[in-house]
Amino acid sequence: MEESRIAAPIGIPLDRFIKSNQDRFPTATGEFSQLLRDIALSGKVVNREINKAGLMNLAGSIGTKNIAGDDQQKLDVLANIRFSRALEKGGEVCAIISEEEEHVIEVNKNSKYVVAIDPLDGSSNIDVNVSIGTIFSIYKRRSSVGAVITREDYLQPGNTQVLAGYLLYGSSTMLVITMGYGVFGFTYDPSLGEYFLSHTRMKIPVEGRIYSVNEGSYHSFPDYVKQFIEDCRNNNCSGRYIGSLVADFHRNLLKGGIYMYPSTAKNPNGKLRLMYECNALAFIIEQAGGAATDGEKRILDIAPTDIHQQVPFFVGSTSMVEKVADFKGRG
Ligand code: P6P
Repeated sequence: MEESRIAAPIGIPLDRFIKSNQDRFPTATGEFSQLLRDIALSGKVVNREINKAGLMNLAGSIGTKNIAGDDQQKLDVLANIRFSRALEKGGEVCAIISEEEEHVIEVNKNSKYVVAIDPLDGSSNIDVNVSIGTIFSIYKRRSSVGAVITREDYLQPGNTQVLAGYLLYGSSTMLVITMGYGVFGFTYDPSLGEYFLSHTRMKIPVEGRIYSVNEGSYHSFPDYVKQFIEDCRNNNCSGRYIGSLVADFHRNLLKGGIYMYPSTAKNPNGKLRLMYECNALAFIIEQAGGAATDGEKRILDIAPTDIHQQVPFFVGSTSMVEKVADFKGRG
């Protein structure tokens, strides 16, 4: 469906947008709409817990590590519980992939959708009051409803997503989503407990002047990344790195720029996860007119081999992402 057919006047509530979107699909059963509502509601709950973390002894780590080897923060575990329970009880999901779960959660073989989610990314920033986020993708299972859930159902390339989104818990909390015909941003009003459309058909500037990368690992970056960074420095670019992926991504989406997590000595395949971080942001950025690669290949075309697979990640303004590939191609 082309973008123009989605009625998206600024200020409409999320629920009105969801209903309006559903009405355009005569065969829609409402399951997809309900799934998005379930995720949005969980985001409200997590938002409230983040805002009160300092007062409810919810900040800090719990002393365990997730599959990624990251120290699990109390809110990581809490956010994972909130989203997983909502998805399990919602009845629309057959399987869940989560950064906080070592294995796939098989929920209900009679349901249609698969969700891949990073319940709370950048959570180590909670204690210092830096913006953090939730990242999620929705896929339609490939096997028939009612059949046994298979790897082909939950290990799908990003180009089969039916929805991608993130929640940004920042100076204001936002829900940003795409369903394949434009990117729409909703700002949460806690006094009303509702999200309202604040950004319609978001587009990233083709040219950018911001590069986001942890230059502390510069020494172990591949040469083509070093050359690109040198080019940025010589062309009046600004380095901006929050250390919270959703915050860096969202700023670059609005202002133009590139976020990079290349291969490093510590993370030879990059640090970010294909299934529940890179695919969702790649779908969103392409819908906003940008690009996302692993340095050369389109992220959305990568065939996943593992639910926690890591990939080098370059995402943002098309001209910058393409320039990285040019440097890589020069060998
Ligand atoms: P580094 C947070 O752990 C995260 O996944 C992203 O949110 C962030 O961009 C990146 O890792 C920061 O990693 O190695 O630069 O500290």
